[in-house]
Amino acid sequence: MKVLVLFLASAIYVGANQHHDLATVAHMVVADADTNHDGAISVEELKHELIAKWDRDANPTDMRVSKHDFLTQWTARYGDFHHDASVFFDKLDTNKDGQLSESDLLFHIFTLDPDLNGLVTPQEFEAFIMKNHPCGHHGKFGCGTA
Ligand SMILES: [Ca+2]
Ligand SMILES: [Ca+2]
Ligand SMILES: [Ca+2]
Repeated sequence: MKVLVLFLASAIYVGANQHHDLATVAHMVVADADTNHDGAISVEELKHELIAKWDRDANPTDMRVSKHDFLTQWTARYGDFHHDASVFFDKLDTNKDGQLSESDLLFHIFTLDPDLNGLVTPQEFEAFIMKNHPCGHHGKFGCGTA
């Protein structure tokens, strides 16, 4: 319930703002992925959200999200800008194969879940975006166009 209220509050807040701040985006991502509603994303939930749910190409069971699929869905859902999201994706795609897969996420696990308790909180995800997104140090999306 708390998460739902937080999500609705975020949705209203975002609706009123052109450029989404990273704390809001982090809460939205966690709310979207948190299927058991404990307020954090487990590694399984993250994999399901980013890979099983976002993978819309011709082979939906290959557990990889193409850059095109990622950019389309990330910008539509969270209001990011295409160019910035593209730079963000390239940081996430550690093996540079143009696909986001489990091995890419595992590479980032120390930034995603620095206390290694198996759960990514909104605060941890915000820190992750700040570190990897080109607008991270601005604290909100749209830094290049603002
Ligand atoms: Ca959860
Ligand atoms: Ca990859
Ligand atoms: Ca954690």
